This record gives sequence, structure tokens and C-alpha cells, in this order.
Amino acid sequence: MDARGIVMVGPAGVGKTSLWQAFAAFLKQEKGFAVSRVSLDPGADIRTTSIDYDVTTDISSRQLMANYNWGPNGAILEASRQLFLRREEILEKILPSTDSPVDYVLIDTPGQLDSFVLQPFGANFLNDLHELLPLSCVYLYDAVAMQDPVNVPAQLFLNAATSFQFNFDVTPVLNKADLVAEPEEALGWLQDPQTLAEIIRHAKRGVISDLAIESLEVLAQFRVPTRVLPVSSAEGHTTGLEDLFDLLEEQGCSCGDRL
Ligand SMILES: Nc1nc2c(ncn2[C@@H]2O[C@H](COP(=O)(O)OP(=O)(O)O)[C@@H](O)[C@H]2O)c(=O)[nH]1
Ligand SMILES: [Mg+2]
Repeated sequence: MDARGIVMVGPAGVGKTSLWQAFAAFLKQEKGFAVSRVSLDPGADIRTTSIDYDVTTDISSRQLMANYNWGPNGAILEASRQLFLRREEILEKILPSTDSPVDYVLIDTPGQLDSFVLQPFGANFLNDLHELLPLSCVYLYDAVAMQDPVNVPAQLFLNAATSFQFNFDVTPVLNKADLVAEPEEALGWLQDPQTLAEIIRHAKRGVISDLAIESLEVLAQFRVPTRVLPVSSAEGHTTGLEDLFDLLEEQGCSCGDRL
């Protein structure tokens, strides 16, 4: 069977690296797949030996900071630029070799969504990779950040902006579901913008409510998440990975004929 890639994308601290690790372990241990793990985070400090490609061996934001006396954000942005400029060499390292084939390549992305996807580097890099290795993206929402309804439209925009940059499917999940008492509430808001607009209208928070409602009207003209899965990769509270796997399968992420 041919290998496929799954890319974790989302705002800083949303849990990309945690889900990347948990989902890789799930695919290996629960499903018996051969998995390769790739980190494209130039700021990562990875101490595990089981990672197959760690971009910091080629491009490290810490090294850029030290070399040029830059701050962390400038270094991360430059690292994303370099990743794109050196893509031929790096794509070669990510692709599974014929002598050690894998079923899935799981890819972690930099902490900062904006410097990677909303700049002309990360999305173009991933679109080039998709030409060689069919990709699916898991887009993470943070259940804790979803507690205040006026903030939800901005998060929906980030998801939409990401989806429209990629030439492959994006599957949204609500991560850290273990940290909120009722994840169903935020899931309802993400999946039903009309109800969300009503709640924001009643909240009467002034100009931020107006902006949020107007944003929802703009988003309504585009595709917004129709189905969002609650997941958690917290140790001892891991949930939703089986459902995520099934959804990715449904969307053609994986070859159903080999299961
Ligand atoms: N409770 C809980 N904490 C999480 C979950 N996912 C990530 N975290 C924590 O959130 C923080 C950021 O996670 P990380 O995976 O580094 O986020 P990233 O910046 O998106 O890669 C860490 O302290 C994680 O332990 C989750 O599902 N539940
Ligand atoms: Mg990370």
C-alpha cells in the first residue's frame, strides 16, 4: 500500500505536538501500522530517538537566534522561509524510502500557525509535499480558547484561511476536550454559526460582538466546519483518536481496501 501523510496544524499551544505523538502511538499500537514521525518545528527540542526526521538537524530557530542575535519570532519566520527554499533536499528526507516503507507519515508543524501557514512558506512546502505523498491535515481548535463565544469567529477564520491555503483535506478537531466541563457547547458553536450568532448577539459585548457577528456572516459565504470531533491527547485522558482515524478514513486519508 502507498504511504499517506497526516499533518497537525493549529495555533500555538493548541496541542499539535501532543496529538502528533498520541496519534502516532495509536496508529502503531492500536492499529498495527508502520508509522514515521516527522517534525517540521524549527524550535522543537526533541529528545526522543524514535523520530524519523527532525527539521532542527537542518534548520534550527535556536541556532538562527544565536548566529544572528535575533529574537525567537524572527528566527522562526526565517526558519520557515529556509524550509521552503531548501524544500527539495528536505522533502527527500521526509519521504519514506522503498527499503523501509511505512503506512503513515505523521507530521508536526511549528508552534506558530501564522509564521508557517499564513506566510508564503509552510503551505507551499506542504502543497509540494502533497504532490509526492498524499496529505490530510488535522486542524486543532483549543477547547479552552472556545469558552468565550465572541472569540470563536476569529478561530473559525484561522481554520478557513488554513483550509484555503492547502490543496488537501482539512479535518477540524476540538482538542483539550478533557479540560472543559461541556465540550458539546463549543462543538455546537463551531458547527452551527447561526446559533453562535444568536448567543453573541445576546451577550451584548459591544463592538467585539458586532465584529464577531459580521465575521460569521462573511464566513457563511464560505465553507466552515461541518463536523468537529472532540479529542484529547492528555496522558490518561486520551479520547477521540479512534473517531479521528475513522473520519480520516472516510475522507480518503487512508486506503480503506487494506483494512
Ligand atoms: N489537558 C490537556 N492538555 C493538553 C492537551 N494537548 C496538549 N496539552 C498541553 O498543552 C500544552 C501545549 O501542547 P503542545 O502539544 O506543545 O502544543 P503545540 O504548541 O500546538 O505543539 C502542553 O502543556 C500540553 O501538555 C490535551 O488534549 N489536554
Ligand atoms: Mg509543538
